Amino acid sequence: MKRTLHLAVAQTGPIQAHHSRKEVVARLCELLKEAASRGARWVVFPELTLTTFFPRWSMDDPAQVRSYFEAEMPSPETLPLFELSRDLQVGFYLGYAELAGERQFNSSILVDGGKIIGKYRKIHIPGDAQAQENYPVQHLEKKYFEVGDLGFPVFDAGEARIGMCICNDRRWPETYRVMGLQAVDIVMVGYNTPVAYGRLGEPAHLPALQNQLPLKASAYQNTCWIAAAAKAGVEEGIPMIGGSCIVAPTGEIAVQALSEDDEVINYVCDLDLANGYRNNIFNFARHRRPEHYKAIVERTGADTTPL
Ligand code: CDT
Repeated sequence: MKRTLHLAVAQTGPIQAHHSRKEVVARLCELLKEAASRGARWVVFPELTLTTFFPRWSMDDPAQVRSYFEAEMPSPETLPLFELSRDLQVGFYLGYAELAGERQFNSSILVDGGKIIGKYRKIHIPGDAQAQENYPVQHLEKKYFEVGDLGFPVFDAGEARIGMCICNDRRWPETYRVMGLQAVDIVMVGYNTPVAYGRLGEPAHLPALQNQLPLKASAYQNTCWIAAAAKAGVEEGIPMIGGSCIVAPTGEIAVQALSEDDEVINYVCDLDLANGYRNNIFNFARHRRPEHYKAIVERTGADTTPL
């Protein structure tokens, strides 16, 4: 019998600074109910879902910064989402700012049956630690988040092996390969991607293309499904890309969000679709040549010494 998993992605529209956790969680509960009504078993929410994307601002008041972080999970405000997920038997991925003692991480969790069954802390932290002159859009994740210390674990979620990454991680091939080497079935990823990065000044069509490019290539090259959830729309005056999607191991987009608002997309994923590739062109055990890949783990930047 085919191994299938009914997956949903819950894109959200903008979350403004004045939106309370309670209001946001109520929106997430509605999205989870919608996913459940369509028969979904898992739902993927965006990165830093519970608040506005605060790293666009340079803040030095510790109390103000901490107001965007969660010191406990679930908290009284987020508990309704955990309870609903338990009652409807729909697991979820949720991105949030994690305060772990004094340490600050950009994190995501996998929740099933009302319990946290997996945690990931973002590794590829983009942007700057200080506001940059002449940037129309700041991106100060390095000011607020440490590099994650949990690696890229893959979790046994019963019907599937699920891994996680967060936003900028999705652009890096190493992210997926480490999970591919753990025979991941589904990679879940949430993102907040401004249309204009500030320093690049790119043509407007590129951010959407460069979102899809690594998702498609990585699903194909690592024989897995990828479920990607955007926080979209104009948030605090900054336009963010949407384009939430579910990508098949063929490299095709199975389903994609059309709006830049709260929207559920869903797809019944055939987890065995990967097998054709795993047993053939991407049979890692037969064809990979790690003895020739040493530079990947021994070097960080490119070696530019003249040849
Ligand atoms: N949130 C996040 O990681 N956003 C980045 C864009 C900013 S890069 C300065 C991304 O990769 O989408």
